[in-house]
Amino acid sequence: CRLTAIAAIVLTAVSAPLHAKNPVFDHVFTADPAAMVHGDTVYLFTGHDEAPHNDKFFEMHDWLLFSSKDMKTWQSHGAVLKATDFNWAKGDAWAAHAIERNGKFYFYTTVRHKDDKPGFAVGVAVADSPLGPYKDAIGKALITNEMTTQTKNDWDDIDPAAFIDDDGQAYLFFGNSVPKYVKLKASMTELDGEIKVIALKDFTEALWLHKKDKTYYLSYACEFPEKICYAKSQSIHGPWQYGGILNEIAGNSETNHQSIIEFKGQSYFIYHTGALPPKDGPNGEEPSGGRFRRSVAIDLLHYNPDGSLKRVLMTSE
Ligand code: FUB
Repeated sequence: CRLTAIAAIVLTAVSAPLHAKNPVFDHVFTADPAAMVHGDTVYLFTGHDEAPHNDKFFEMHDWLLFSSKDMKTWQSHGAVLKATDFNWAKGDAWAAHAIERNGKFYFYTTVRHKDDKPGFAVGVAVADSPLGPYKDAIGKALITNEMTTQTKNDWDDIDPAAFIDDDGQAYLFFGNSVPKYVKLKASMTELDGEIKVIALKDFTEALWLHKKDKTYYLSYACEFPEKICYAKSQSIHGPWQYGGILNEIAGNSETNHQSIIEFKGQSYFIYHTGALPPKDGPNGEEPSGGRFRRSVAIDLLHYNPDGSLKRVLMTSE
């Protein structure tokens, strides 16, 4: 009703700002944020950009972990896993995602397979604590490029994002160029049925599924350079109704990659930018962020009364 709508708008307008600076971490380059809420803590897994200034591609070997109880002060837990901890992989620790089931923590990753032919692959590691130690759960790739190739890219099968629905059914969403999803068995380490293709407008990569009330939201990097777009559905199987652009091109980075979480009653949009400014080094100014030297940023996410998402504008604090 009209009164509820007005109340929602007023509440949105007065909700507290996030008092943390953006980019969040300035001692290390962080990318592809994957946030997991567990108890009273947010565990933020990130990729780790290590490319030299002005390099031409990603250099990523491991995944970092940070945690916070208030989304303002963060504790660093260092690298929790590296790509070569999967003994069938040779590197490229690209986007990952962690989820808890029955007291175990499953960490789905993108890595490059040792054998060049299958290209990228999805691995799964498991731990008894969100902080790890994480170990390869099955000793082989969960998804290989050969199982999925829809285009000529060998990175067709990247960027896994897991989701457990209210009925206990788990899913893995993933893909570049062609968005896909597959059911997972209760073990969380075996696929359950065929990989299905999703119809999404302007899709590039970085799928993330979240559910608010009874609505499913599928957000993703769209176009290139990437913005974040989203679609909504009343069923996890679609059809997906395009909702528009959620976040514009991220600073100085060609890619963007998002997490959406609800924590202590507030929704957060966590993404990356190339916007880390230069800082003073021992020999003068050290080079800044960029497309292969990205940094995680966090802003508040707000819903409109009709369930659509308000566009997120990067704030500096
Ligand atoms: O970080 C490497 C790749 O860049 C990720 O897998 C994509 O989502 C993009 O952010």
